Amino acid sequence: MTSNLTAVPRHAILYSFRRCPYAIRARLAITAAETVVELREIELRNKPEAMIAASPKSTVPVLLLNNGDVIDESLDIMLWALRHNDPGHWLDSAWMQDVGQLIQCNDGKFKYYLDRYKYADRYPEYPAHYYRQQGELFLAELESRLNRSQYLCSDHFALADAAILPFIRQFAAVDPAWFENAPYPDLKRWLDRFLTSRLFDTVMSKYSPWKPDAPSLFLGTALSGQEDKIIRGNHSLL
Ligand SMILES: N[C@@H](CCC(=O)N[C@@H](CS)C(=O)NCC(=O)O)C(=O)O
Repeated sequence: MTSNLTAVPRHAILYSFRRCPYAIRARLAITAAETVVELREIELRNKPEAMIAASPKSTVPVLLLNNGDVIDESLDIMLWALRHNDPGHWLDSAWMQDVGQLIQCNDGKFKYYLDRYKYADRYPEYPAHYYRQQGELFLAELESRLNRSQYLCSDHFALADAAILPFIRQFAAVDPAWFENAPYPDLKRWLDRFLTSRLFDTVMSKYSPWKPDAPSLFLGTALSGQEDKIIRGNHSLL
C-alpha cells in the first residue's frame, strides 16, 4: 500500500514538446491558470516509456494528474487548467459554441492543409500554393473576425486565440516572405502581438529532454507585475 502511495506524484506532470502547437496551447492555458505543473520536455523520436505507459496513443501533450488520471487531448488540458482558475477570463464568452466550432475548423480542415503546405514535397498531388490557398480560407475567416474585434471570439485574449494562434504561427513560418505581403493586416497584428508577448516568451522557454533522474522543472508560475496583462486582457500590453 505504501509503495502505491509513493508512486503517485504530488503535482501534475505535463509531457510536452516545445514546438508542437498542441503542446503550446496547453502550456499557454496552464500558465494563464497559474497552475504549477512539472514540465517534461520530450523528443518525438524518443518518447519516454513513462509517457507511453500513461497514454499509449503517445501524442503530446499528455497531462498526468496527481490522482493518476490522464488527459491526453490538448483542448481538454486547456479546459482542465482554466476550470480550476481563470484569472484572465479565457472561458468567458457569450459565444462558447462559436469558440468550439472555430477551434474545430482549426484542428480539422485548417490543420490538414497546414501539414500539406508545410510538407508539400510529401504530398505531390498538388503544388504547395494549392495547399496554401486552401489554408487561406481559414485565414480569411479569422481576418474578418479580427476586422471587427481585436480578438477572435471576445473583446479580450481568450480560449480561441490561445488555441488557434500556435497553428497560425506555423502557417506564417512556412514562407515568411509570402506571409509578410499577404492581405491579412489584422491577422498579422494579432499574431505579432502574441509572438512578442511575455506569455508566449514564457511558454517557449527551452529545456533539455527530460530524463528519469533529472531534477524537476516547473511550468505555470505566475507572471509578475505588468507582465501578466496579456493574460488579464489588458490591451495596452498586447
Ligand atoms: N489531438 C491531439 C493531437 C496532438 C498531436 O498530434 N501532437 C503531435 C505533435 S505536434 C504528436 O505528438 N505526434 C506524434 C508523433 O509525432 O509521434 C491533441 O490535441 O493533443
